[in-house]
Amino acid sequence: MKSNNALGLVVSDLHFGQKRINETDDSAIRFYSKLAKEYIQKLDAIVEANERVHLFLLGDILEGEGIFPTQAHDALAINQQTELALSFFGDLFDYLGTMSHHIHVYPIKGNHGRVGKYSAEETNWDTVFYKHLELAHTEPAFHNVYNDWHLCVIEDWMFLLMHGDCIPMYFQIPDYGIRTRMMNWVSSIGPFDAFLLGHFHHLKLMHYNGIYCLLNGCARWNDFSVKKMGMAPSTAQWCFGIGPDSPVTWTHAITLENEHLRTPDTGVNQVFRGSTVALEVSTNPNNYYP
Ligand SMILES: [Mn+2]
Repeated sequence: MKSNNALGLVVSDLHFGQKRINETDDSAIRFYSKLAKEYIQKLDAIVEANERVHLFLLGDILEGEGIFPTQAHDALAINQQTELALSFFGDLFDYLGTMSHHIHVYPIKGNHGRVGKYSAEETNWDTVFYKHLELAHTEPAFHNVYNDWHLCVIEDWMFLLMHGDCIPMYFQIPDYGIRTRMMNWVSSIGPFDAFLLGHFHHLKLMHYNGIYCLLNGCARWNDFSVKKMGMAPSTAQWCFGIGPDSPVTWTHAITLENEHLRTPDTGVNQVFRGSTVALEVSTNPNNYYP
């Protein structure tokens, strides 16, 4: 049981409405309709009451449409994507409301919400969805900056929030790009104590020069990263504690889909206390780069 002054939830790359090759609409809808229950059950099993909850929405919440050829054949319509995502967050807000009356939401747009190369940079389905979500719920406080990144104070710590699509990969591996950008941004747009990002669909916890980096996973297995990088996606989302002594006091990965993983439901669970890193549960080899 993880009880803290504040709970951090990283939610990104859920890609509501994305279909696998040859998957029917009904099958995809069934998966996304069950996602809230799956997520909330697993979250509820590890957290206790928290005074404050910080929900970091780091983009690619909707699958979007038209950002790569053939995408229209592999996605539900935008209105269905929006309905499924609204239902997910409605259930999540209801659940979080039973835990805390101080819920803060930090929305950042992803690359999948882009509408087209001739549209304004701000024209993005994630942005539209976040506004929709904010209007539908009066209880959580939305901190929407309509920017590609958000540098903000969370529980007296500086956090940098970003989707991550502007970070280059080297040899199809994101680690080096993330580390160098993170170190550069500390001095160019920082300083910050923690960096949260998504985009790469790979779960990883890093700690460089005293700064924590939580790289978030996705919701659902597909073969995109297998073909592109040879790596299975991490179908898991970070949750973590934020305390007075550290911006990241513990972490837990909430696994959302197990069917393609060799080792079911271990996820990656690590405990970080101060600068001491202890491995709590063995890591899933599919979830990590070497
Ligand atoms: Mn994504």
